[in-house]
Amino acid sequence: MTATVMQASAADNKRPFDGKDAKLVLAHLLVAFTALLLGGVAGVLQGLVRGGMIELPSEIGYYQILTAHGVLMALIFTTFFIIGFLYAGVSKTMGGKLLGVVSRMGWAGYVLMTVGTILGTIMILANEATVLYTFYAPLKANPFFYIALVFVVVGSWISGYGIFTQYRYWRRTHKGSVSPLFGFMAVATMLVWQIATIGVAITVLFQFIPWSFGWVEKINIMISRTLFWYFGHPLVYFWLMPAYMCWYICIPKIIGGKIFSDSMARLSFVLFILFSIPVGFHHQLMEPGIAPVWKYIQVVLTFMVVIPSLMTAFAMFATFEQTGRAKGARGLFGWLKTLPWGDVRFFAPFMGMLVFIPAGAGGIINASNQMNAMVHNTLWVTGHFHLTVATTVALTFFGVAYWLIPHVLGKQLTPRMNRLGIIQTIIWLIGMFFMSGSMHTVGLFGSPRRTAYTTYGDHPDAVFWMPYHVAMAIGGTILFIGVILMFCNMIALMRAPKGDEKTAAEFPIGETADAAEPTPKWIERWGVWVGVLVVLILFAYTVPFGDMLVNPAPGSKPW
Ligand code: HAS
Ligand code: CU
Repeated sequence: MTATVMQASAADNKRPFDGKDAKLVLAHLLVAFTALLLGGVAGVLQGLVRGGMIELPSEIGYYQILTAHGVLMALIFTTFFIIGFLYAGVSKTMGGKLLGVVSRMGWAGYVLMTVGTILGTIMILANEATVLYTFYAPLKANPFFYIALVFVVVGSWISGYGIFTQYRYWRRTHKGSVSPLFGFMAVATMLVWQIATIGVAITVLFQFIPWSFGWVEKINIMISRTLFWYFGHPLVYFWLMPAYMCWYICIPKIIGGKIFSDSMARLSFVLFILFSIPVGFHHQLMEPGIAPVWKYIQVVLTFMVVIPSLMTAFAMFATFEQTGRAKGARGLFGWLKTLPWGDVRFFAPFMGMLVFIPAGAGGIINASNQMNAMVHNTLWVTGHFHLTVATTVALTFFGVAYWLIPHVLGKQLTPRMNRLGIIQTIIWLIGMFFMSGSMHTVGLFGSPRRTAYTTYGDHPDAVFWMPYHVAMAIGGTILFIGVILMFCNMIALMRAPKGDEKTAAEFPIGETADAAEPTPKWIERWGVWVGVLVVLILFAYTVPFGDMLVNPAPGSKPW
């Protein structure tokens, strides 16, 4: 059975955004960008420390600001931005406004997450939770840090239920139609999140809270690391999928083209559901206590999860080329010239795509067991995720903010703001070139990640690393300027002049090029996808997990 996809019309994109929903979206973006600013302060400080250029006052520790940086940037900025963005698109494409109950869920989620964020940040600033953003054992925080995590996770669950509720309502009232692409992708993203965070919930409730309160004396470190990475890998797709939503849905509209294929876009998200979770062991390849065969199986599944990204790369090239040719471009690369380089809504996410080519290649290197032995726990890995999440995803989110903020407020994206956006993007790219470039290089030479300033007793190898650490600090400082500019841009966007029907920023939702080839309805059989996912998770984890329970790794009390 097939059904026609509801096509977005130009009028829909321009239609003013619901005033009440706008508040919910902006509330999320405000917390997101505040976290970015505070996380940026921590980031530049730690870069300068590591480069040997400053010393922190004795009350502040390197690992403390490293924790603040990771938590605020990787966990808080992303989660708040994503939920704000998804609610905006869900409101826009599935009914024009949120149902009352959905809006209430959105606010409830927001309040819980914000309380959790404030509590968690206080704990980190009080040096009570210097456990890094990965927080697995044996590092131990104040119990209130784990309680803060519970608030954030439960809040995000409620926000997710809100999205599911709006989606269910839309489908009930549009029987026979395939849902809007944005709604479908929002549900897929939140589904990955719900299933992934079960790992955090279990480790926090059953391991960390009892242990940190002192109710139990010991903690099983392998279990805690495994549950963390069960969550930690899909976490990166929870960041990536909303960026892909911008690429698939918004970019075609911005460049004056069409979505290459609605079905293929949906299929790639289904593949993310299936393969993004049973792969956590690729973060544990160098760990004892997991039999090689299970590492091997999860690495195979890791290579499966590369496929939807390759499909996305294909779809993007196809959209660019089709659009360019429709505009009269000739030759193999003539279409490149027809792209709107001066439009920040395109430029920032596009630069994100471009960076994702080496970033993704780096990921494939990480996942290859023998090469992982070379790069694991070195600055190479830090370089990898500053390209993936801190460039590909971050630049895409920034690119979204330039139209999302003015759109929900009925304001304009003025040429001046557009120019500032382009400048911000370029600053980011330059900063990241130096920072991530030197991280990758010095990582290959063996310089470890997560290490405060040290000269290693002037060992010849370490002396050789030092200039790279300085280059990292210079890149980090340029990025910090980028963070400040982004924060100012966000405030300026909120204060932009009002627009009318013609001048107000639009919510760019593309039409599909393959509308004549209707999307198969089975693509929305969520029960089937979740069923297959559960089977894959049980297959990939049951035996090794059971092994860890029965045979905790010998000597597993290194602290
Ligand atoms: Fe990763 C570690 C493997 C993707 C984030 N990763 C990390 C950590 C983070 C992270 C945060 O296997 C560190 C965690 C920690 O603190 O310890 N990663 C992969 C693989 C992929 C991958 C196989 N990672 C990501 C994404 C992230 C992210 C996405 C965030 C958003 N990663 C690993 C492994 C480790 C790891 C190991 C552990 C390392 C260790 O030892 O600790 C893949 O999903 C990548 C697939 C991507 C591609 C690229 C497709 C390209 C596209 C762009 C097209 C461009 C166009 C424009 C169209 C194959 C889609 C072009 C236009 C022109 C004109 C040219
Ligand atoms: Cu991973």
